[in-house]
Amino acid sequence: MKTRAAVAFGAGKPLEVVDVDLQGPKAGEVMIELKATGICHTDAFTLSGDDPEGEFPAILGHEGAGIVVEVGAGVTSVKPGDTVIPLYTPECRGCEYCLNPKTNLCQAIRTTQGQGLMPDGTSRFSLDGQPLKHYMGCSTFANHTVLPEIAVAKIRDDAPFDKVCYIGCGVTTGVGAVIFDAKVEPGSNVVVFGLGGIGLNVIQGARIAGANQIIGVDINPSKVELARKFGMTGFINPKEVPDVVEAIVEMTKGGADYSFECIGNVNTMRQALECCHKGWGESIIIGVAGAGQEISTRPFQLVTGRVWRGSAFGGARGRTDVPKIVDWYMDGKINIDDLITHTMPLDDINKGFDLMHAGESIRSVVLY
Ligand code: NAD
Ligand code: DAO
Ligand code: ZN
Repeated sequence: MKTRAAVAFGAGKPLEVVDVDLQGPKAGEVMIELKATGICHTDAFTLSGDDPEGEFPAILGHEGAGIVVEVGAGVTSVKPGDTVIPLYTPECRGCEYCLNPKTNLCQAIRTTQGQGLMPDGTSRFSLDGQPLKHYMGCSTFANHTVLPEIAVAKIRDDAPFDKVCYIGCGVTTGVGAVIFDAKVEPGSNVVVFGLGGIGLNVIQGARIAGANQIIGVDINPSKVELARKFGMTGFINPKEVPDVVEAIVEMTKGGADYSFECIGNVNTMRQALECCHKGWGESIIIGVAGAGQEISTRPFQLVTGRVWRGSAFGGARGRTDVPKIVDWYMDGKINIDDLITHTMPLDDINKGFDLMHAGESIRSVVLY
């Protein structure tokens, strides 16, 4: 069939919206009609050419919501008409990783997903007879896409596509990092570096977890108002203090119980570790640093009890946890509406990237 898609033909080039060919689902695969997709920094990172796994031409996008239109042989967990969210971190429930409660990084289709291909090593998308690469196993910048069944989370049918698409990445990454990975306890002091689309979700995760202080750190003071609405109790602008780490240690009377780096900057990653409380403070890296960059600290920081760790997709097991997070939204426990600052049709998708680069949006959502 034909479907409309925004194609990334090369690094640094704007996306081009064209009709592409899409093959139906093979055994174990599902075709989805996308209704909405968010535009995330990771799409921009790949489009920039900095992503070592970035392949072109490709159909980017990994933060979508839609409806199942067709299933391949053997698919049992979803059926045509189901409302679903694509998962860039699948959940096969059978691999060594899925069977280990310490991780959410299912490896069942990792190799082919990283190559921009379906598990059988081929692409379902093509243009003029030439294959187009899939992206993060999702390719949500297309009106229709095909995914492996293990990368499809069935959610409730009354969830609004234009909001819950954000649960496909940003919301789950931020809220999940607090709840599933850090397991922040009530009364904890939490510090959040970067008050963008991820950091604001960390803040609301910390609020839900019952944190005591929730301190935000950002060089852009325009983020403060929304961050306070989401639960931030204190703010530090690094440009206004002589030493960010000292300022945090003073404000928390000893250091953070948990800090979250939501920027992707190796210098703030170091600050996030070193502002942690001696003996028990844990720093969770969420931000993705540029290719080839390295983090550093004095090892004595770790010897004296601080813990450095990371979080991918909020530690969530997609098919199990994403439907629960949709319920939290529908029950009013988490706020997504205030984070969706712009919407646009697919034809205007490049405007969404421009708004992101200008720092004017939290999340732009393409509506199909
Ligand atoms: P964003 O650009 O919306 O937010 C970043 C914020 O950091 C901005 O408010 C900016 O003003 C602030 N900032 C920039 N430099 C700063 C500095 N030196 N000190 C203090 N504040 C600074 O980005 P986002 O969408 O929230 O994404 C954040 C990071 O999370 C990105 O690196 C993204 O790739 C990554 N990410 C990780 C995962 C994961 O699973 N680990 C998932 C999605 C996104
Ligand atoms: O299993 O090796 C692996 C890869 C897991 C991918 C996790 C991606 C998390 C960070 C990328 C940003 C997502 C938008
Ligand atoms: Zn698995």
